[in-house]
Amino acid sequence: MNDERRDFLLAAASTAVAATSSLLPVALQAQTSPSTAGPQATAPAPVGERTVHVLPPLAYPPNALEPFIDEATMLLHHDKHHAAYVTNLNAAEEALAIARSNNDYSLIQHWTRQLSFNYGGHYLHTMFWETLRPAGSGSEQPTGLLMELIKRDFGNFEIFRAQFTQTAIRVEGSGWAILHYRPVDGRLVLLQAEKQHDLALWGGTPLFGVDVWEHAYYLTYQNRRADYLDAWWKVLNWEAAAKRLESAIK
Ligand code: MN3
Repeated sequence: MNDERRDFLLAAASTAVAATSSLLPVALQAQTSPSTAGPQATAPAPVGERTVHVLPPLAYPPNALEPFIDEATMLLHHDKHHAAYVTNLNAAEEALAIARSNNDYSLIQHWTRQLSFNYGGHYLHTMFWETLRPAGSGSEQPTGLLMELIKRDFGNFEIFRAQFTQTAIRVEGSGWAILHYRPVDGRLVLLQAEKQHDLALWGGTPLFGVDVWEHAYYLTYQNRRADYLDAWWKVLNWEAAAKRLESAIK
């Protein structure tokens, strides 16, 4: 990135930016039904068509993150857990369409909760796979604008990493630690998410996060969540996180 471009991005990040981009990962771009080539999910589907969400394939083999994240965990996590969120998201949206056509909203609370929970799972897991890479195949620390914003908003990388790790360790039950870009003031914000949809940051864009549900680590690490987090840092894809930041700022 040249200096002019960096100055521009820094200025954009440190002043209020009315960014409305939802920064949907490419893999989250869904197909509409019937099966014409789907528009991006950010574009509204034609009236009467329902989005059919699809499980994105992993961009690397399921054993590519070993020994830090084992193949069996990856297969269960992606092929079973994430797939179930996609299935249940589609089911919730179909049920809501049926409710509309029947003018029967007796189960509206159930189905909207299902929509929120399963969309949260689909979105976060898609981001999770996208922001991992085999150990040693990329930079060990953030670079460029992402590193500059981390230093500005947290002090330095070590402080940021300590806060992120503690945020993840102290999630009660099932949830995530997630770094967000907050467009109203261009700051980076670290939050816990409970389950995969509670405590979201309205309008913020998740840049990367770590899944601390037990299904993400229990086969290898049992109750040692801190050991899992040490391993996860080694396979975090900083280049992918930086790309998400640039898209969020645009
Ligand atoms: Mn999970």
